[in-house]
Amino acid sequence: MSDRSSGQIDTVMIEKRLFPPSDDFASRAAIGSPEAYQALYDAAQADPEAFWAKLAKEELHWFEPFTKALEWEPPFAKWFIGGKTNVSYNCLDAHLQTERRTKPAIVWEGEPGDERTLTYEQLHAEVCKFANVLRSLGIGQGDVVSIYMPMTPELAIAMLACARVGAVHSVIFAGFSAEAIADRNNDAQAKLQLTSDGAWRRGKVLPLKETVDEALAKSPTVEKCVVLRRVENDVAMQEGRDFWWHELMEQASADCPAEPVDSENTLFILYTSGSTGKPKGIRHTSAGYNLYAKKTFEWVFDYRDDDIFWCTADCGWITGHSYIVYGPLSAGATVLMYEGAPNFPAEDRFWEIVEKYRVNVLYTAPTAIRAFIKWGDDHVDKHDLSSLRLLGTVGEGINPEAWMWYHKKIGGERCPIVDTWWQTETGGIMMSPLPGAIPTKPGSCTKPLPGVIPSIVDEALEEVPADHGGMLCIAHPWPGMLRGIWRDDARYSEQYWTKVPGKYLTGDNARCDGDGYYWIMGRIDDVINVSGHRLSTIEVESALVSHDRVAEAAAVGRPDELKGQAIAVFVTIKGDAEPTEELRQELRAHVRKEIGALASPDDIRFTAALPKTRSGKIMRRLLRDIAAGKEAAGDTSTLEDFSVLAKLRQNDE
Ligand code: 7RM
Repeated sequence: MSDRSSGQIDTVMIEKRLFPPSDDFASRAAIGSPEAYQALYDAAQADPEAFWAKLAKEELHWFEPFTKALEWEPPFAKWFIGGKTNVSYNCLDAHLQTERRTKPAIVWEGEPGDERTLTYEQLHAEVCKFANVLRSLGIGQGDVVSIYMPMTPELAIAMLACARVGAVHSVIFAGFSAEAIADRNNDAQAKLQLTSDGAWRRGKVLPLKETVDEALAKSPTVEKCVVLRRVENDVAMQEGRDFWWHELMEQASADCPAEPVDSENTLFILYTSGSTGKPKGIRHTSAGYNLYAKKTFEWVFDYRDDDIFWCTADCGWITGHSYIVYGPLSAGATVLMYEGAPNFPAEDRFWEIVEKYRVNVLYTAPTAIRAFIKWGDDHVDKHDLSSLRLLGTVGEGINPEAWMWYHKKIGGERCPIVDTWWQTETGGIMMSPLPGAIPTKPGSCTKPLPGVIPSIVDEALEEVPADHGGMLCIAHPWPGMLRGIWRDDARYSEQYWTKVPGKYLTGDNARCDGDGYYWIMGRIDDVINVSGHRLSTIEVESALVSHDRVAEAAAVGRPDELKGQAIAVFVTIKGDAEPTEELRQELRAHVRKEIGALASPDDIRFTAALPKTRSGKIMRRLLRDIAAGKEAAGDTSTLEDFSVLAKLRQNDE
């Protein structure tokens, strides 16, 4: 146990299993040995600027070359100074003189089962046309375009068209409320809105245009609105403000050279919910972000030219930006894009898609994996998943037992798993195994990628020794890092660069073990403090999930007179059987056996569902309030399903 005064985090979980890649996988991988990884990592660490400058020259198209790799005036970084490039050029035009011209760029499946494939050449033509549409609506460099659209190829086309003319996109997940759209539009001062007549979700139509109409009534900066026809329902079109996508496209020319833009031209802003309520517009720029998304995609997914790569995220999240659109397309990959829910028409939809398109690489979230486990193996067993060669996860820590299920049931014990740790702010993956090089440990995101220099510090800002938890920081700028919070430099400095001077503060806790493997221990704000021992949420949760009746668990601290905090856990169980008092006792004993008496929960509450964000992260902040018997306070606009909160409160009474 650690020195309590320093604010280090105690660890109670010991995971010893190790899974090296098979010889077959490693021998075909671009980076196929620990030594090859280490050589790349060392080269980057020795001189990060030179490392990234060389890659930037090789990997991106430059209308004008940059003169300097990095200008670092903490906390403000600029990369590839003086250069001019265009992200849409790098994603599209760059492939047109190669064999990839006729290769599928996007293979799309709609929720009702409709299919479309766009080759690089076709995608390029669509993007050029829509870029001309944007221009005809008065959109140019620096203008903000708000995008509230379903997961259709047009969503990617819209993003790339903005990039082409140097405009800034702000994609808002098509599940947010009118209020949330208006907040974001006003903060961004968006000029144009893109939406659709509706979206398919579990066989029903979500009325996106109706929601947008309500939002635009409160978004005075938005002048015009373009509406994609997707579900063919009736929508009200406001004369002079609203235009049909297909009508504008009919008249648009497919000739639209990419606008050379400065390396540091804003490519997009993406809003994340701050814990205080007001959403933050995370700002990413062109060249550095593009390079980072491309290289991390190639490294982590061991990119091969004939792969079908499926990232199941929505383009409304950073994962969709970096690993559906910008990373894969600049690498010339074929991406699969799916519009709908994983359980429509049935719980085997994902496996049906994997089988049908012979998907090779699958990148999804722990929340989805836990749902699949809960839904039962029958849905998986019906399908041939032999095309898969690599699996990935992102979004939350993955409990080791969920990792094992993914490894066995989906990966057939043959596919490496890349547990990728990163954030909206980091632009791309920061820590992950390189699958041909790094043996994996279930629950660890393993090692930093080349050019990423992590540092774990305690409250005294001292680096902690191996196996001690502390605040995870990044010690050197990297090309994919956020450049700021939209129109709020003070908040940017305060949030990320003040508590630990000179280093980027991630907001997560982590520990690094004796083998140099990193273990993310959850958000700093979520630490549970029991009698002076600071415990990580994920370790308590993983101990619960290792019980065969538990599907999901969330651990939080609640005030306790004696211990400071007591541990309260919220548990969902597999199957339909009602939980009993006996099970509660059994779980308590199980956790005690797995990780010790100190981490054993005082309070176990069974629930049918946990409160989650729309991207599937457990909202422990709300559970903390409920465990303390308080009304859940703070921002709930990102909550996916409000009825879950109501039910949890009822259980409480
Ligand atoms: C990509 C994304 C970021 C936060 C991050 C962590 C958590 C993400 C992992 C993870 C453990 C992982 N961007 N997180 N990936 N925790 N292991 N592999 O999710 O901005 O939406 O969230 O998500 O807390 O800080 S995000």
